[in-house]
Amino acid sequence: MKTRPRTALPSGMRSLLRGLYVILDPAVHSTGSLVDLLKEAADHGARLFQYRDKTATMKDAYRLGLTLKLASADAGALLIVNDRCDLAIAIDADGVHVGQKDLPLEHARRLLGDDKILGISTHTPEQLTAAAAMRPDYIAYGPIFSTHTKSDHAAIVGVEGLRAVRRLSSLPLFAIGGISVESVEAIRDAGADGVAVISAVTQAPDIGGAVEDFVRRLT
Ligand code: TZP
Ligand code: MG
Repeated sequence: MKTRPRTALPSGMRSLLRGLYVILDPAVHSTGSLVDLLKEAADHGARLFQYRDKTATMKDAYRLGLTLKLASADAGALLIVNDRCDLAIAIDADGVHVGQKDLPLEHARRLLGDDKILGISTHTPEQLTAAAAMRPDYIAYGPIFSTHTKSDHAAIVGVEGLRAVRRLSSLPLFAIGGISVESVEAIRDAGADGVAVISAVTQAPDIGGAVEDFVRRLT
């Protein structure tokens, strides 16, 4: 099915919905600051970030989220908040990423307005088709590979699973789950517009180098 993207999203934001999508999760980056990580990744070419924090109090998430949003704006990058529309509104984030168990897309859209990014995680062809009908700005699909980062993840879909869903929507499609620099080319060839990664960047011994590798292979 061809789903036309919405027209209200500023084109400068839309153009960043591809390539490397770095998810910043304090649980997966226990050493050093997430803000320094964002700055280093942005210095080496990352332009799309997500703040994912499953455990912080709202007050702490607000403080960290605001710092990340300011650093990201300084770098000309976008910051999207995982799960929480209230937090995204409070820090004026660029958007929200919801999962299958989060606020339904139409309600998230009502809260955020038309000029913010809304993305959604999907794990089966049926979920992807249903999500696409709700006109998000991008769709994530996975997990492509096995991952230690998300303990409650859905069944692994594999590169062939990704290839099979590409034709279901023309919206920007991000592959997620267990993706490393080595697998990027196969994922791109299967039709993804980008890759969303946590550990491959946040746990890399050389964060800037890892970002450059991803960006080079995705361009
Ligand atoms: N959703 C599906 S897999 C996953 C999420 C949030 C974790 C991705 O982390 P990693 O470390 O890139 O496998
Ligand atoms: Mg969620």
